[in-house]
Amino acid sequence: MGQERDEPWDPNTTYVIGHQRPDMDAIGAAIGKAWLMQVTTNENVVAARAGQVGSQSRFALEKFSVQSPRLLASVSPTFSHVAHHQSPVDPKSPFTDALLRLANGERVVPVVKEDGTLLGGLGPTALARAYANLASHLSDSDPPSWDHLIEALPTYQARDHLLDHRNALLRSEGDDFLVANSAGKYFGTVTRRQVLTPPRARLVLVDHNEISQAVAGADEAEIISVIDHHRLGNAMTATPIPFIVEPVGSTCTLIAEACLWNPHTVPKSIAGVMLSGILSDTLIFKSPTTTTRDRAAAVWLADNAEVDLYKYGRDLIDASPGLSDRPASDIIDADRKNYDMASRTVSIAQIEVTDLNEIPDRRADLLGALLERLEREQLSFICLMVTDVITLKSHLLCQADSALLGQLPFPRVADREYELGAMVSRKKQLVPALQSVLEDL
Ligand SMILES: [Mn+2]
Repeated sequence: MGQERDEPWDPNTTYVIGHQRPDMDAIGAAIGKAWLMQVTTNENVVAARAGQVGSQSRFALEKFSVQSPRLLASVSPTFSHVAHHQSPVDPKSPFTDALLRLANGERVVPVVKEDGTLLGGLGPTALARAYANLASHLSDSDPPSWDHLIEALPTYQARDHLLDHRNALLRSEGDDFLVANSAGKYFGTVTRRQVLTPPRARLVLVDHNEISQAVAGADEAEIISVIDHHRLGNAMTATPIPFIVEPVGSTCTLIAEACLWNPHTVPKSIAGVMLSGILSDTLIFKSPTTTTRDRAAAVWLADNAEVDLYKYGRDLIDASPGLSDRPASDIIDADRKNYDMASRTVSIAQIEVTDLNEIPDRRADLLGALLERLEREQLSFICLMVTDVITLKSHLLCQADSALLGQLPFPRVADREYELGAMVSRKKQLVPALQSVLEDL
């Protein structure tokens, strides 16, 4: 599965990335679309993910020997993205070295010890002071020390987000800043202008189009295109982009259809993970979101991946961990999405089980974890949709104020637990139902 890397994103790479808390469809779509772009464009394209790989995805990636997409914790520009490595001067070197560089037009010269420790910088004031200093030392035989001329210029951490320091930086007097790494060693210099015009991460969003569900910092990124099958959210772009949102059962269906018209043969492994996305999102075609296009794409992909569609589908669904043996926080956060509904923030988690009778044992525990998130994230409503993939029925555990709970149009079966009947789709069935409750409130 590889080590979790924490390198900054690269401005020259296009990242294909699914929503936060990625599910199988988000992972499969990122891998499939990145492959398609790699073979059809000259761009440097990489599949990425905005969170941990779930157990279904891990199962599919191992089954088809595909590397997990690269983890991107944030795509917000940092100082490392704008700093440039200007060669520093050693405090023990002759002062004339630094003076010459200032005289040649460098705005600031970083002063760095041999071991990389950043001491500060020399700017135009140092040049002026040096003249005064020089005059008073004309009769000395020792070369004058110039430590006292080093200025403590504002210094930022390479990994710090520009946005977090922008206001402070705009208020500061100088135009030049120093950048250090987390160990306090010299990294580079940066000007005010560079901070104001950082490079933007290039993103292709798959399996989501709402910025509230996207990787942190997506609002500062350049969205190159969107391929999705959810309701339209609040995505705004400066220029027109390819924006494909179609009501099919899985984003992987849309990408598989694009592959079908492409002359390059889809590798077996890529076909396998895209097939997994379709089977997972449609619950092997049992979800009401399923269309004939999903079935056709899945049959084609299963053929390419050389697996039996239904047998593999059952193995994949079985890889879902269910309610037992996991902390409540893991169950709730594994597949949770936030929605803006009638100016309120609503959070909906979903878990697939093979028996709804698992709920009573965990009810108190899960409701506690839901309440904690409701308060911490200042949500109006949070719920966990527990879906039985055998009987295709769901229950809903929720936390909200009692006025809102009283408006829910579902039969109550226990404290804060409601029966949703033959509802299995969050986006097609539950989201519209909750939306109308909140709008009528
Ligand atoms: Mn999906």
